[in-house]
Amino acid sequence: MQINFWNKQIETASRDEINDIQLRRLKNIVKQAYKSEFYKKKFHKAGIESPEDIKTLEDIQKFPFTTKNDLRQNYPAGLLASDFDDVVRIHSSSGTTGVPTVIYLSGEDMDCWTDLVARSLVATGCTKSDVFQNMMTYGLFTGGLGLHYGAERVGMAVLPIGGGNTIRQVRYMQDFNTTTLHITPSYLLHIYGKLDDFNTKIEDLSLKRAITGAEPHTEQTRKKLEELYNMPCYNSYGLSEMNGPGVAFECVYRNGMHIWEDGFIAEIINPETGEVLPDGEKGELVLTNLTRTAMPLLRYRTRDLCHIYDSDCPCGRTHRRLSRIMGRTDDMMIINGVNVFPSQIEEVVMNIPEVGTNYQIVLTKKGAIDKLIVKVEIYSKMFSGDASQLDSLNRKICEELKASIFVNPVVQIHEPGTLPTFEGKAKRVIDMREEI
Ligand code: ADP
Ligand code: K
Repeated sequence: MQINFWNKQIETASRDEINDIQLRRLKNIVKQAYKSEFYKKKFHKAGIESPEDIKTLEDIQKFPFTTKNDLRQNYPAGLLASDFDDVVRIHSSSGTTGVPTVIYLSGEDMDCWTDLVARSLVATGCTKSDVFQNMMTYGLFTGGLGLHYGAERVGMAVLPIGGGNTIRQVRYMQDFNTTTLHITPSYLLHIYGKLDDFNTKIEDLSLKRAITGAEPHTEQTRKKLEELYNMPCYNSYGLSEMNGPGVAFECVYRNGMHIWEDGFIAEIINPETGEVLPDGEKGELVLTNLTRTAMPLLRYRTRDLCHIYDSDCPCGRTHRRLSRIMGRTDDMMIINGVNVFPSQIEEVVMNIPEVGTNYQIVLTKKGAIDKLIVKVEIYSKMFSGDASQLDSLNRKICEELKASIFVNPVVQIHEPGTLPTFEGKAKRVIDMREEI
């Protein structure tokens, strides 16, 4: 397998070298954070008198966590740590779970971010010969612009097309021989169902890979996409609070996402107790941005549930890897007292070959009883149109779901192309229990 590096020295640095970089940068960033009103107060309250209190990497545990609520309460500029004149970019999160939060970047911060994204793209095999169709939303959302600058830095030919307008997307893929897509997994699933309508076959396209991210998706969904499109799909993780994409990225081996540890310190905690967990244990990811000077964020609670692998990767990169995100702490549904993550449902339905490219989860209430409705689209190529086949498929999905989530669902099978589709982040769970 061909393995390319953007910065081989850093990407393959020894653990001691990575620790040295992290400690040096942590000291700097703590010093910088003290310049913001927010952290000065927060550190004081936690009894940390000076940035000099940091002697080892473990000392990071003396610092309190920063939460999304902290960002909201200090909207819009309470966490700004540098002169406003140094700010060259303002981004905000997409606000999936409430009031958006704001992030400030200086020119230097932009440069660091862009470099990490370039490194990430090269890790998936991208080169300057590639054509990069960026199908993520441009604007305040970091997904579009974040990858854009990194791809240009690699020297790829970038098509800043943004999300939506599927017919134009497919046409541009053909006209410009696009090799690399950047897209949400749900939109990539959706497009597949449209190719027939446009008389386009995968073989007519020059696609070599897709970079998929911005929303939780399971290994089953990745497998389905890779089979449908006959190309690898690389998982990309980031969040606006840590700049955006380019925090952790898969290499050509696609066995977890290398966390760029010269840029971030990653910890996994027990979300209930805050206790730091060892590698391999599942919990909430906490990230410290080591280089962002305009708005440092220390020990930020991402609410994303995952674990860290420390095993060696055959690509030679030494930066530890992040598992697939299994859900967010605030994603969890409680259905008649049973905890269920949407990803558990996705895992089951996407693994069933007769199920097509879309699904939806609806929660309602009848009296005191919660009802879980799982709607799936059928995959037309696997289906003969026979009613008894539908019945047995329905039973099969019910049984497999029941076995996995311990809740009895109602399964509804829909025709291809009839469930709501998404051009950006998908919203698949409709909880109507409170409204009833
Ligand atoms: P918002 O919190 O408003 O959605 P962002 O646009 O910054 O804000 O989205 C970041 C979040 O998106 C992450 O915290 C994570 O929950 C999700 N996310 C991003 N990339 C991935 C990925 N590859 N897999 C799963 N979830 C992801
Ligand atoms: K080029």
